[in-house]
Amino acid sequence: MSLPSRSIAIVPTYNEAANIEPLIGELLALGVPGLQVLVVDDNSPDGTSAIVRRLSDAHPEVLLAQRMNDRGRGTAGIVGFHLAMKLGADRIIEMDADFSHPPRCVPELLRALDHTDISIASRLCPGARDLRPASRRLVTWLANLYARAFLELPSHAGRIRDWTTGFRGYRRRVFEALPPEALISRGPSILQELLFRSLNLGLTASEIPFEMKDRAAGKSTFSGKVARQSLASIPAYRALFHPASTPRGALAVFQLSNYRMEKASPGHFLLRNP
Ligand SMILES: Nc1nc2c(ncn2[C@@H]2O[C@H](COP(=O)(O)OP(=O)(O)O)[C@@H](O)[C@H]2O)c(=O)[nH]1
Ligand SMILES: [Mg+2]
Repeated sequence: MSLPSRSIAIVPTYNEAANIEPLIGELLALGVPGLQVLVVDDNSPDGTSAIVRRLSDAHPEVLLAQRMNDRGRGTAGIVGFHLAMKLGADRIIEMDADFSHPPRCVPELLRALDHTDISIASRLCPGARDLRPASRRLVTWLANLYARAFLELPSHAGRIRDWTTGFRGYRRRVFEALPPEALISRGPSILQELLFRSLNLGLTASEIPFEMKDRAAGKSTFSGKVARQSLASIPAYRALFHPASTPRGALAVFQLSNYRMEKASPGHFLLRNP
């Protein structure tokens, strides 16, 4: 088996000073040929970016994109995908900085891209384990029930069980078919948008079980606002990107939320919470 010549692992960070150095160390120690690590940091007040800058002086395969004015997990992902494409990546990993996504699974996600367009490290398929507190496991389970109710299409080949995991691999062709700039999400539900739109375009995805841990250090950015944003966005994806088959309930749920769809440019929408 040959590993890809050019792989980039994107790691969005906000206040991950306690995790980022050991995480990068473990990623580099994997010895994956041609693997680069791209940290997208939103000028974290805890100095995460200064640590990454120091590491990138010693290791040219460590890259930093520091955003000074923007905030958000969704747009950080968009910037990461955009830069990874510009840097010529064949295979792109996205993962959290907090060790909930074990670096040792990265080679397996990359290898799976030999036979699928999107490889998903899953908490919900046979063989997976989720070691987080019961409350977080319940949120994940309910979020997936909700996402699948709106986004799973009968035509989808195979069933994806974990729509909300942020630990995935993507072939370059995913972002050739779906340019990062065309993604409308501004929050973590970018993961569901990306998977739904890719499957609709005929791209394939498959799950690999993994063991999810709670974050090693620092604080989660998960909040009620993040959850509400996802609840409103998911039915909107179905209505926007597969209108012919949108269940009536999808539009009703969207209309009940405070969110509004705005046309940003021809064929390009944004979701806003006024
Ligand atoms: N660049 C950037 N990264 C973020 C932001 N919010 C969260 N992250 C990162 O996204 C990943 C997941 O966030 P986390 O707080 O662990 O959320 P949880 O896993 O849902 O509890 C972590 O690597 C965070 O550092 C943000 O506003 N900007
Ligand atoms: Mg986390």
